[in-house]
Amino acid sequence: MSERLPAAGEHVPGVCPLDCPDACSLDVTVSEGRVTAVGGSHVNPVTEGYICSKVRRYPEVVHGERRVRFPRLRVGKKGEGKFRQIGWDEALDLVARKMREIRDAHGGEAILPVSYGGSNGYVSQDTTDTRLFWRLKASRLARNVCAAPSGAAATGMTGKMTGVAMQDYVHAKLVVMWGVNPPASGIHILPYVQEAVRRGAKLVVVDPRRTKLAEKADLHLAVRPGTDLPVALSIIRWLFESGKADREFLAKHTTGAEELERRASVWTFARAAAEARVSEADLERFARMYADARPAVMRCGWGLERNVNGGSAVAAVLALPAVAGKFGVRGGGYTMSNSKAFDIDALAAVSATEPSTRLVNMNLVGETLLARENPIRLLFVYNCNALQTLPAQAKVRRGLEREDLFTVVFDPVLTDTALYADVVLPATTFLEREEMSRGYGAIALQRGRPAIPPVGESRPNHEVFAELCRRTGVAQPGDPETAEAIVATLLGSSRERDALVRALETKGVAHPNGVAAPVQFVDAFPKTPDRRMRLVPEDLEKEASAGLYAYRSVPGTSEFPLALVSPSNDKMISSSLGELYDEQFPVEISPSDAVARGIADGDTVRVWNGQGEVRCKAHVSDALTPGVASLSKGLWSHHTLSGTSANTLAPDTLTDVGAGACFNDARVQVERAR
Ligand SMILES: Nc1nc2c(c(=O)[nH]1)N[C@H]1C(S)=C(S)[C@@H](COP(=O)(O)OP(=O)(O)OC[C@H]3O[C@@H](n4cnc5c(=O)[nH]c(N)nc54)[C@H](O)[C@@H]3O)O[C@H]1N2
Ligand SMILES: Nc1nc2c(c(=O)[nH]1)N[C@H]1C(S)=C(S)[C@@H](COP(=O)(O)OP(=O)(O)OC[C@H]3O[C@@H](n4cnc5c(=O)[nH]c(N)nc54)[C@H](O)[C@@H]3O)O[C@H]1N2
Ligand SMILES: [Mo]
Repeated sequence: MSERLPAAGEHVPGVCPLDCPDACSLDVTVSEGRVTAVGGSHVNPVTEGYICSKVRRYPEVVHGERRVRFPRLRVGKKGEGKFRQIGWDEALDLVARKMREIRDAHGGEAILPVSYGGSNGYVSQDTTDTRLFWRLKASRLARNVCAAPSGAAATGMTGKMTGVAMQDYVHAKLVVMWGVNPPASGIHILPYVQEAVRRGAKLVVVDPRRTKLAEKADLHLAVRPGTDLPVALSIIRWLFESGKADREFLAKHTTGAEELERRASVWTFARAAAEARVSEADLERFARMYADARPAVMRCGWGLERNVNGGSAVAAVLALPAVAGKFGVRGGGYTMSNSKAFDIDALAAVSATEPSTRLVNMNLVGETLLARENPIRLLFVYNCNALQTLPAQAKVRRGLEREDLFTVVFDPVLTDTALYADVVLPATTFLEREEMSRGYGAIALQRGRPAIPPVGESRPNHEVFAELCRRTGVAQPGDPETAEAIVATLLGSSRERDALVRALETKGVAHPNGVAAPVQFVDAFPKTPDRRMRLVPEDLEKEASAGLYAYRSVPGTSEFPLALVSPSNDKMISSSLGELYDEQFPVEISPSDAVARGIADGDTVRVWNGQGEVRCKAHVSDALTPGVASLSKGLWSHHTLSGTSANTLAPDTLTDVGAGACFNDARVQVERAR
């Protein structure tokens, strides 16, 4: 690895594997072993030479105060964050010994790995880590905290057909941004949307908040959280009833159209408008705009999936372009997740057999840690700040406090979760290790190389887990362990291996089948056996207890009348980079909700429900619709007065399909703090 390290002052190419759709190609400046600047390059076409202000600050994470530089052993109480430095040998021996002892005495299921989106890279997740936990026959984790309902819908309907590339948005006459907030969550689509608008396209935004994008929209539907399903179904109904449905396309390229039509038929604009608290006229206007525009493109985000109707809502939204006949032209169709745009088997380098052990839904980690039966005795957290990102935070915290739980946290940063660890292991950041990464928005595959040597004694994920395989005695000869071997194995799982290797070597970026911007139903088809889009997929139908597209009225009581959404903010990526911000984050409420409660802008308030409370400042903003409040996701304990966050108020109930998180089903009351 060291022979690749650049000289001082040099610019090195890189890729950002953080959890964002864009997967930017980077230009990293280094000096004397330190990263001094991170900027964008042109290798990934959509990066266009610029990156977000968040990752521009990444050098402060790499060399920051909260950086974990050596292994630590807990000396204080759990949560206190008192540790002493230990050596890697001691740390790994201790962790491996605990793993073996617990497995031998209680079975592997007493071990629970918890990981998520700290690095979306192919090398640092689902390689040697998963090998270790599978071979130990540990409990398995269903990574359902994000994209589970939308993933289930997209998989059931199209096998995750590749979506419209950002670059092609310029061709659209209508752009619909549905439950997505790219000014915060993925900025590189914005210039293309702006260019489309400059060329005369209309813009529709569906979001309970008046986001910056919604301010510029021709139509902003400020739907009540959790009501996208009736909204989409009412448009589908109208398309069928008014003769605007593309019956030829439906007959040729889909199954289930009649059933969808039947299920949508009850959703008049009046009924949907009443549920969503928008005007009937606006719904009809949206339907007409959508029917008449060609090409029309829809960016379906993740805001609409995080509620009890989430899976059906995404399915109904993805069905719209099929019903309205929007596919088959450049700039027409939809974008959801492009995470399966490449046919790389993300598990190819695990090289182990998946055991049929207990499967723990990530949203129920708190519950699971507190369960008395078959208890978890060893928790291994990596690529994740579980305390700050999982629902039912109070339960997660109580679980982490258990004295009889041995917790390992492996992270580059001393997160709030790490404060509860028995052993903290220092991980390299992506600027200090090998990586291969693909976007889930941008349709691009890139290699990342270390720009600087590991900071302190930090080590990359794949090395540490390979070492733990050895020390627990589960390593086998021939296991792919080095980044090179892992990358080769992953690429080898693709049918177009040679082309990908060549493109990565010559251009630094590869696109599936060499196409950077495929057209849906021309270059990219549903990956179903008959290449048809299933509008009422059987598996989803079976999974949804009341059937797919069955609407459950959203929660809310007189006691807790406000819907609390917790969207991404433009400073952090989930909780990543949160250590760089000392300031408090406010709960945002509408002027009328503030007046009704005697709350003024800047007041300290208590936001609470049956699960707990958050004390923070209030920001009174007319960007919020009455009845809706907003508190950013990913906050750390130092970001609120109470040390709790929206996750304390978020329930650990699950979505209709996909068993995903229902963060935005949080219902709360707000009052001025006395
Ligand atoms: N209230 C609320 N909460 C939410 C959501 C919401 O809408 N509302 N949304 C959720 C969503 S969409 C998601 S995806 C989840 C994300 O939840 P998490 O996956 O917990 O995301 P992060 O907070 O970014 O934490 C990632 C951690 O990985 C670490 N990391 C980075 N690189 C590496 C590496 O190479 N090795 C190791 N070992 N660690 C690394 C980072 O330092 C960071 O601490 O949060 C969810 N939480
Ligand atoms: N800066 C930054 N970028 C990020 C992230 C981050 O935390 N910070 N997180 C990354 C991750 S893990 C993900 S998954 C993506 C998510 O990216 P997005 O899809 O943009 O997701 P969110 O920010 O959760 O929510 C988007 C919008 O949905 C709205 N919303 C909430 N509830 C509903 C609803 O019921 N219906 C509708 N129509 N809209 C609703 C919110 O008000 C918000 O404006 O972004 C990624 N990029
Ligand atoms: Mo996410």
